[in-house]
Amino acid sequence: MTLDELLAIARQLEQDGLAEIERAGDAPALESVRAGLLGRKSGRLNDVMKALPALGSDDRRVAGAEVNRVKGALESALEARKGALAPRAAGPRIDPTMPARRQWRGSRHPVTLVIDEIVAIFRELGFTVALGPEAEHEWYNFGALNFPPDHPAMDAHDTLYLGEGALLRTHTSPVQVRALQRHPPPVRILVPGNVYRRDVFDPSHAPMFAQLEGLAVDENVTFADLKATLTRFATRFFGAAKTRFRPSYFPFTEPSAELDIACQVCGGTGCAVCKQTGWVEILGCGMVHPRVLESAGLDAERYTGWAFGMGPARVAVNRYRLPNIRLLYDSDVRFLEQFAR
Ligand code: 2NL
Repeated sequence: MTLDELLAIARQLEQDGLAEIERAGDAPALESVRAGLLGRKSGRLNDVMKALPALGSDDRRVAGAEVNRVKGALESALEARKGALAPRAAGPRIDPTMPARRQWRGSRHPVTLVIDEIVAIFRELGFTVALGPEAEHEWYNFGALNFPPDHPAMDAHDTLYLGEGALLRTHTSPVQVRALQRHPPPVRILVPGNVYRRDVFDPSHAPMFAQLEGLAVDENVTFADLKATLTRFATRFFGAAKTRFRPSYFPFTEPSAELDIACQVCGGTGCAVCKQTGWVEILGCGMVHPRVLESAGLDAERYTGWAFGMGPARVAVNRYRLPNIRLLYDSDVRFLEQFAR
Protein backbone atom coordinates (compact mmCIF):
# COMPACT_ATOMS: atom_id res chain seq x y z
CA MET A 1 0.00 0.00 0.00
CA THR A 2 1.31 3.45 -0.89
CA LEU A 3 1.22 6.44 1.44
CA ASP A 4 -1.49 8.13 -0.67
CA GLU A 5 -3.68 5.02 -0.60
CA LEU A 6 -3.34 4.74 3.16
CA LEU A 7 -4.17 8.41 3.70
CA ALA A 8 -7.25 8.06 1.47
CA ILE A 9 -8.48 5.02 3.42
CA ALA A 10 -7.93 6.82 6.76
CA ARG A 11 -9.90 9.88 5.60
CA GLN A 12 -12.72 7.76 4.20
CA LEU A 13 -12.86 5.92 7.53
CA GLU A 14 -13.10 9.27 9.33
CA GLN A 15 -16.02 10.43 7.16
CA ASP A 16 -17.93 7.14 7.41
CA GLY A 17 -17.23 6.89 11.15
CA LEU A 18 -18.50 10.40 11.92
CA ALA A 19 -21.71 9.64 9.97
CA GLU A 20 -22.26 6.32 11.82
CA ILE A 21 -21.72 8.02 15.18
CA GLU A 22 -24.30 10.68 14.32
CA ARG A 23 -26.80 7.99 13.29
CA ALA A 24 -26.49 5.93 16.50
CA GLY A 25 -29.89 6.32 18.23
CA ASP A 26 -29.12 4.99 21.71
CA ALA A 27 -26.24 4.01 23.96
CA PRO A 28 -25.96 0.30 22.87
CA ALA A 29 -25.99 1.31 19.18
CA LEU A 30 -23.27 3.89 19.87
CA GLU A 31 -21.17 1.26 21.67
CA SER A 32 -21.28 -1.10 18.69
CA VAL A 33 -20.31 1.78 16.37
CA ARG A 34 -17.36 2.49 18.67
CA ALA A 35 -16.25 -1.17 18.66
CA GLY A 36 -16.48 -1.28 14.86
CA LEU A 37 -14.28 1.82 14.50
CA LEU A 38 -11.78 1.78 17.38
CA GLY A 39 -12.13 -1.74 18.84
CA ARG A 40 -8.77 -3.37 19.51
CA LYS A 41 -9.60 -6.63 17.73
CA SER A 42 -12.09 -5.86 14.99
CA GLY A 43 -11.87 -2.04 14.78
CA ARG A 44 -11.41 -0.69 11.25
CA LEU A 45 -8.82 1.85 12.40
CA ASN A 46 -6.69 -1.05 13.62
CA ASP A 47 -6.69 -2.51 10.12
CA VAL A 48 -5.28 0.76 8.82
CA MET A 49 -2.57 0.80 11.51
CA LYS A 50 -1.53 -2.71 10.62
CA ALA A 51 -0.46 -1.36 7.23
CA LEU A 52 1.95 1.19 8.76
CA PRO A 53 5.05 -1.01 9.26
CA ALA A 54 5.18 -1.76 5.55
CA LEU A 55 5.84 1.93 4.73
CA GLY A 56 9.22 3.62 4.58
CA SER A 57 10.21 5.53 7.72
CA ASP A 58 9.34 9.08 6.38
CA ASP A 59 6.01 7.91 4.97
CA ARG A 60 5.30 6.02 8.18
CA ARG A 61 5.71 9.20 10.22
CA VAL A 62 3.26 11.11 8.00
CA ALA A 63 0.75 8.22 7.93
CA GLY A 64 1.03 7.65 11.71
CA ALA A 65 0.26 11.30 12.42
CA GLU A 66 -2.79 11.17 10.14
CA VAL A 67 -4.09 7.95 11.73
CA ASN A 68 -3.74 9.55 15.20
CA ARG A 69 -5.65 12.63 14.05
CA VAL A 70 -8.50 10.48 12.72
CA LYS A 71 -8.54 8.48 15.95
CA GLY A 72 -8.79 11.70 18.01
CA ALA A 73 -11.59 13.06 15.80
CA LEU A 74 -13.61 9.83 16.15
CA GLU A 75 -13.06 9.73 19.92
CA SER A 76 -14.33 13.26 20.47
CA ALA A 77 -17.33 12.63 18.20
CA LEU A 78 -18.15 9.47 20.24
CA GLU A 79 -17.88 11.42 23.50
CA ALA A 80 -20.12 14.23 22.23
CA ARG A 81 -22.75 11.79 20.97
CA LYS A 82 -22.66 9.90 24.27
CA GLY A 83 -23.45 13.13 26.12
CA ALA A 84 -26.30 13.93 23.75
CA LEU A 85 -27.86 10.47 24.24
CA ALA A 86 -27.48 10.41 28.07
CA PRO A 87 -30.74 10.82 30.03
CA ARG A 88 -31.25 14.40 31.30
CA ALA A 89 -29.73 15.13 34.70
CA ALA A 90 -32.25 15.29 37.58
CA GLY A 91 -34.25 18.52 37.57
CA PRO A 92 -37.81 19.67 37.15
CA ARG A 93 -39.62 17.92 34.34
CA ILE A 94 -42.15 20.33 32.97
CA ASP A 95 -45.41 19.21 31.46
CA PRO A 96 -46.73 22.28 29.63
CA THR A 97 -50.10 20.58 29.07
CA MET A 98 -50.84 20.17 32.79
CA PRO A 99 -53.90 22.23 33.84
CA ALA A 100 -53.05 25.20 36.09
CA ARG A 101 -53.69 24.92 39.83
CA ARG A 102 -56.72 26.86 41.06
CA GLN A 103 -55.59 30.22 42.43
CA TRP A 104 -55.51 30.51 46.21
CA ARG A 105 -57.38 33.42 47.69
CA GLY A 106 -56.12 34.47 51.10
CA SER A 107 -58.53 35.54 53.82
CA ARG A 108 -58.38 37.47 57.05
CA HIS A 109 -58.90 35.46 60.23
CA PRO A 110 -62.47 35.75 61.60
CA VAL A 111 -61.11 37.35 64.80
CA THR A 112 -59.28 39.95 62.68
CA LEU A 113 -62.49 40.55 60.67
CA VAL A 114 -64.37 41.26 63.91
CA ILE A 115 -61.65 43.59 65.23
CA ASP A 116 -61.39 45.51 61.93
CA GLU A 117 -65.15 45.97 61.76
CA ILE A 118 -65.38 47.24 65.34
CA VAL A 119 -62.42 49.58 64.82
CA ALA A 120 -64.17 51.01 61.72
CA ILE A 121 -67.36 51.75 63.70
CA PHE A 122 -65.49 53.46 66.57
CA ARG A 123 -63.34 55.41 64.10
CA GLU A 124 -66.51 57.25 63.03
CA LEU A 125 -66.97 58.22 66.69
CA GLY A 126 -63.48 59.74 66.96
CA PHE A 127 -61.50 56.77 68.34
CA THR A 128 -58.00 55.85 67.12
CA VAL A 129 -56.11 52.57 67.64
CA ALA A 130 -53.33 52.27 70.25
CA LEU A 131 -50.96 49.30 70.58
CA GLY A 132 -48.45 48.23 73.25
CA PRO A 133 -46.18 45.42 74.48
CA GLU A 134 -47.42 41.89 75.24
CA ALA A 135 -44.67 41.40 77.83
CA GLU A 136 -45.56 43.91 80.52
CA HIS A 137 -44.52 45.16 83.93
CA GLU A 138 -46.70 43.92 86.83
CA TRP A 139 -47.46 47.50 87.74
CA TYR A 140 -49.02 48.34 84.36
CA ASN A 141 -51.00 45.09 84.29
CA PHE A 142 -52.29 45.11 87.90
CA GLY A 143 -50.93 47.88 90.15
CA ALA A 144 -52.00 50.85 88.04
CA LEU A 145 -55.42 49.27 87.56
CA ASN A 146 -56.43 49.27 91.22
CA PHE A 147 -56.10 45.52 91.76
CA PRO A 148 -55.89 44.90 95.52
CA PRO A 149 -52.55 43.32 96.59
CA ASP A 150 -53.82 39.74 96.58
CA HIS A 151 -56.51 39.71 93.93
CA PRO A 152 -56.96 36.11 92.62
CA ALA A 153 -56.17 37.18 89.01
CA MET A 154 -52.60 37.95 90.16
CA ASP A 155 -52.09 34.37 91.31
CA ALA A 156 -49.31 32.46 89.55
CA HIS A 157 -51.94 29.83 88.73
CA ASP A 158 -53.76 32.34 86.53
CA THR A 159 -51.02 34.58 85.14
CA LEU A 160 -47.84 33.75 83.19
CA TYR A 161 -45.03 35.50 85.07
CA LEU A 162 -41.71 36.09 83.31
CA GLY A 163 -39.72 36.99 86.45
CA GLU A 164 -38.21 40.29 87.66
CA GLY A 165 -41.58 42.02 87.79
CA ALA A 166 -42.48 41.09 84.21
CA LEU A 167 -45.43 39.05 82.93
CA LEU A 168 -47.45 38.33 79.81
CA ARG A 169 -50.28 40.87 79.92
CA THR A 170 -53.62 39.38 80.98
CA HIS A 171 -55.61 42.21 79.35
CA THR A 172 -54.91 45.15 77.04
CA SER A 173 -55.59 47.72 79.79
CA PRO A 174 -51.86 48.42 80.36
CA VAL A 175 -51.74 49.98 76.89
CA GLN A 176 -54.44 52.42 77.97
CA VAL A 177 -52.53 53.37 81.11
CA ARG A 178 -49.46 54.04 78.93
CA ALA A 179 -51.57 56.14 76.54
CA LEU A 180 -52.95 58.24 79.43
CA GLN A 181 -49.39 58.81 80.72
CA ARG A 182 -48.24 59.99 77.32
CA HIS A 183 -51.15 62.00 75.94
CA PRO A 184 -53.15 64.66 77.78
CA PRO A 185 -56.97 64.29 77.45
CA PRO A 186 -59.09 64.23 75.43
CA VAL A 187 -58.14 60.58 74.85
CA ARG A 188 -60.35 58.29 72.80
CA ILE A 189 -58.63 55.02 71.93
CA LEU A 190 -59.38 51.44 70.95
CA VAL A 191 -56.83 48.78 71.94
CA PRO A 192 -56.93 45.42 70.18
CA GLY A 193 -54.30 42.78 70.98
CA ASN A 194 -53.44 39.34 72.26
CA VAL A 195 -53.50 38.60 75.97
CA TYR A 196 -52.41 35.56 77.99
CA ARG A 197 -53.84 33.49 80.84
CA ARG A 198 -52.46 30.37 82.44
CA ASP A 199 -55.22 28.16 81.01
CA VAL A 200 -55.08 25.01 78.91
CA PHE A 201 -57.02 24.65 75.67
CA ASP A 202 -60.55 23.30 76.02
CA PRO A 203 -63.69 23.85 73.89
CA SER A 204 -64.22 27.31 75.42
CA HIS A 205 -60.77 28.44 76.69
CA ALA A 206 -57.35 29.24 75.22
CA PRO A 207 -54.10 30.33 76.92
CA MET A 208 -53.80 33.19 74.41
CA PHE A 209 -56.72 35.10 72.99
CA ALA A 210 -57.55 38.50 71.54
CA GLN A 211 -59.02 41.29 73.60
CA LEU A 212 -60.40 44.62 72.47
CA GLU A 213 -60.72 47.48 74.92
CA GLY A 214 -61.85 51.05 74.50
CA LEU A 215 -61.25 54.15 76.60
CA ALA A 216 -62.57 57.72 76.53
CA VAL A 217 -61.21 60.31 78.99
CA ASP A 218 -61.97 64.04 79.03
CA GLU A 219 -63.57 66.73 81.19
CA ASN A 220 -67.29 66.19 81.81
CA VAL A 221 -67.45 62.61 80.50
CA THR A 222 -70.37 60.78 82.15
CA PHE A 223 -72.09 57.40 82.23
CA ALA A 224 -74.51 58.87 79.67
CA ASP A 225 -71.61 59.03 77.17
CA LEU A 226 -70.76 55.38 77.89
CA LYS A 227 -74.38 54.32 77.44
CA ALA A 228 -74.93 56.31 74.26
CA THR A 229 -71.69 55.20 72.58
CA LEU A 230 -71.93 51.50 73.48
CA THR A 231 -75.65 51.32 72.63
CA ARG A 232 -74.90 52.88 69.25
CA PHE A 233 -72.09 50.38 68.75
CA ALA A 234 -74.31 47.39 69.66
CA THR A 235 -76.97 48.56 67.23
CA ARG A 236 -74.45 49.12 64.43
CA PHE A 237 -72.41 45.97 64.88
CA PHE A 238 -75.01 43.41 65.91
CA GLY A 239 -78.04 45.07 64.39
CA ALA A 240 -79.49 44.58 67.85
CA ALA A 241 -83.00 45.88 68.40
CA LYS A 242 -82.79 45.71 72.19
CA THR A 243 -79.92 46.24 74.63
CA ARG A 244 -79.63 46.33 78.40
CA PHE A 245 -77.00 47.34 80.96
CA ARG A 246 -76.63 45.18 84.09
CA PRO A 247 -74.62 46.16 87.18
CA SER A 248 -71.27 44.35 87.48
CA TYR A 249 -67.87 44.67 89.12
CA PHE A 250 -64.30 45.30 87.89
CA PRO A 251 -61.45 46.67 90.05
CA PHE A 252 -60.63 49.35 87.44
CA THR A 253 -64.14 50.79 86.95
CA GLU A 254 -66.78 52.22 89.31
CA PRO A 255 -69.64 51.86 88.64
CA SER A 256 -69.27 48.81 86.37
CA ALA A 257 -71.74 47.15 84.00
CA GLU A 258 -72.25 44.38 81.47
CA LEU A 259 -73.92 45.14 78.15
CA ASP A 260 -76.34 42.51 76.84
CA ILE A 261 -78.15 42.33 73.50
CA ALA A 262 -81.44 40.53 72.91
CA CYS A 263 -80.66 37.01 71.64
CA GLN A 264 -80.61 37.11 67.83
CA VAL A 265 -81.40 33.42 67.50
CA CYS A 266 -84.67 33.29 69.47
CA GLY A 267 -85.46 37.02 69.62
CA GLY A 268 -85.61 36.90 73.40
CA THR A 269 -87.89 33.93 74.07
CA GLY A 270 -85.05 31.69 75.25
CA CYS A 271 -82.92 29.07 73.43
CA ALA A 272 -79.63 27.14 73.72
CA VAL A 273 -77.52 30.08 72.44
CA CYS A 274 -78.75 32.46 75.20
CA LYS A 275 -79.05 29.60 77.73
CA GLN A 276 -82.79 30.31 78.01
CA THR A 277 -82.21 33.88 79.27
CA GLY A 278 -83.18 35.71 76.06
CA TRP A 279 -80.01 37.85 76.41
CA VAL A 280 -76.40 37.49 75.19
CA GLU A 281 -73.58 39.26 77.04
CA ILE A 282 -71.29 41.18 74.68
CA LEU A 283 -68.98 43.33 76.81
CA GLY A 284 -68.02 44.63 80.23
CA CYS A 285 -67.70 48.37 80.87
CA GLY A 286 -67.75 51.14 83.47
CA MET A 287 -66.56 54.56 84.55
CA VAL A 288 -62.76 54.58 84.96
CA HIS A 289 -61.92 54.31 88.66
CA PRO A 290 -60.42 57.60 89.98
CA ARG A 291 -57.45 55.68 91.35
CA VAL A 292 -56.65 54.43 87.80
CA LEU A 293 -56.70 58.01 86.47
CA GLU A 294 -54.39 59.07 89.29
CA SER A 295 -52.00 56.15 88.68
CA ALA A 296 -51.66 57.44 85.13
CA GLY A 297 -50.84 60.90 86.47
CA LEU A 298 -54.19 62.60 85.79
CA ASP A 299 -56.19 64.87 88.10
CA ALA A 300 -59.28 62.76 88.90
CA GLU A 301 -61.14 65.87 90.08
CA ARG A 302 -60.82 67.39 86.63
CA TYR A 303 -61.09 64.35 84.36
CA THR A 304 -63.51 61.44 84.14
CA GLY A 305 -63.73 58.60 81.64
CA TRP A 306 -65.40 55.38 80.65
CA ALA A 307 -63.96 52.12 79.34
CA PHE A 308 -65.05 48.77 78.02
CA GLY A 309 -63.51 45.40 77.23
CA MET A 310 -64.63 42.51 75.05
CA GLY A 311 -63.38 39.23 73.58
CA PRO A 312 -63.38 39.32 69.75
CA ALA A 313 -63.12 35.49 69.64
CA ARG A 314 -66.39 35.19 71.56
CA VAL A 315 -67.95 37.76 69.27
CA ALA A 316 -66.73 35.74 66.25
CA VAL A 317 -68.28 32.55 67.73
CA ASN A 318 -71.57 34.40 68.09
CA ARG A 319 -71.45 36.21 64.73
CA TYR A 320 -70.42 33.21 62.62
CA ARG A 321 -72.32 30.64 64.76
CA LEU A 322 -69.18 28.57 65.35
CA PRO A 323 -69.69 25.25 67.16
CA ASN A 324 -66.63 25.85 69.37
CA ILE A 325 -63.84 28.38 69.96
CA ARG A 326 -61.09 25.91 69.04
CA LEU A 327 -61.75 26.43 65.33
CA LEU A 328 -60.26 29.91 65.78
CA TYR A 329 -56.92 28.51 66.94
CA ASP A 330 -56.46 25.38 64.77
CA SER A 331 -55.42 27.21 61.56
CA ASP A 332 -57.30 24.64 59.46
CA VAL A 333 -57.38 26.06 55.91
CA ARG A 334 -60.73 24.39 55.20
CA PHE A 335 -62.22 26.52 57.98
CA LEU A 336 -60.29 29.72 57.29
CA GLU A 337 -60.86 29.82 53.52
CA GLN A 338 -64.59 30.15 54.12
CA PHE A 339 -63.91 33.74 55.20
CA ALA A 340 -62.34 34.79 51.88
CA ARG A 341 -64.33 37.47 50.14
C1 2NL B 1 -64.38 42.35 80.07
C2 2NL B 1 -64.35 43.64 80.78
C3 2NL B 1 -63.30 45.75 80.84
C4 2NL B 1 -62.10 47.80 81.04
C5 2NL B 1 -62.18 46.51 80.60
C6 2NL B 1 -60.44 49.54 81.48
C7 2NL B 1 -59.18 50.03 81.17
C8 2NL B 1 -58.67 51.09 81.89
C9 2NL B 1 -59.39 51.66 82.87
C10 2NL B 1 -60.62 51.15 83.14
CL1 2NL B 1 -57.10 51.67 81.54
N1 2NL B 1 -61.13 50.12 82.47
N2 2NL B 1 -60.93 48.49 80.81
C11 2NL B 1 -63.16 48.34 81.75
C12 2NL B 1 -64.28 47.57 82.00
C13 2NL B 1 -64.37 46.27 81.53
O1 2NL B 1 -63.30 44.47 80.35
O2 2NL B 1 -65.28 41.59 80.26
N3 2NL B 1 -63.39 42.09 79.24
C14 2NL B 1 -63.34 40.89 78.47
